[in-house]
Amino acid sequence: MYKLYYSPGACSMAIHVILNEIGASVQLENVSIKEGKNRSPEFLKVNPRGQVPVLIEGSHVMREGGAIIVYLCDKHKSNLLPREGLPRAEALEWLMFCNATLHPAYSRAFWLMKKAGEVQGKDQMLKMAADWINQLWQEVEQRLSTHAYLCGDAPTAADILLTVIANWSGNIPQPITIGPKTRALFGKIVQRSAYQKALQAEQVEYKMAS
Ligand SMILES: N[C@@H](CCC(=O)N[C@@H](CS)C(=O)NCC(=O)O)C(=O)O
Repeated sequence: MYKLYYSPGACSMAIHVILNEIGASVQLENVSIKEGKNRSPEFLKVNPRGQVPVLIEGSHVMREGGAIIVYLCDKHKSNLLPREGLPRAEALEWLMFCNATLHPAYSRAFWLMKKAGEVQGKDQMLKMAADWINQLWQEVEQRLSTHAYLCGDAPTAADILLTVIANWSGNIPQPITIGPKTRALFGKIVQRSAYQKALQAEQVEYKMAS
């Protein structure tokens, strides 16, 4: 039995979907960012950064989403992460693109919205943050012009994280443009029963699929 600390619709949802995909039993603990529960003294003892996801297995605490995904897929021999060689390298590359490039691009915009107050040039900085996000989505659209999923004919964990991140786009006060092939991919991923189950449990509406 795992315990997952999550916030509805946050990057932790990718872990939630993957736990559903592998059929693991999980105890869910909602530390809603919107309600500030991620900053409670109790949760800060679990993760001093106040961030989700956190996965607990026995007495072991895991706090980085990318590492949690790789660990779960390997342990449960999931097809969402190829076992070896170049297919694994490619799947890891796209997973890290989502975790270490696309996610931080959104985080930058959210940080500006939350922390920059009325500082001069804030709107311009937000526009620059959104431009970078849009450039990344263009790269994804181009990739999907030759691939059904990010890594070929079958979905990997990267497609799940990509789909989760896209759903944050409406929270940015600048236009975020995502192409039709990418939105079609979201549609396929969101239809999976593991994703539907997570949306329902977290009470999140998916808005980005075509
Ligand atoms: N590097 C961390 C980043 C996690 C992260 O940024 N989580 C966000 C939700 S998507 C969060 O908890 N934000 C609340 C905060 O930073 O206060 C990971 O990939 O697990």
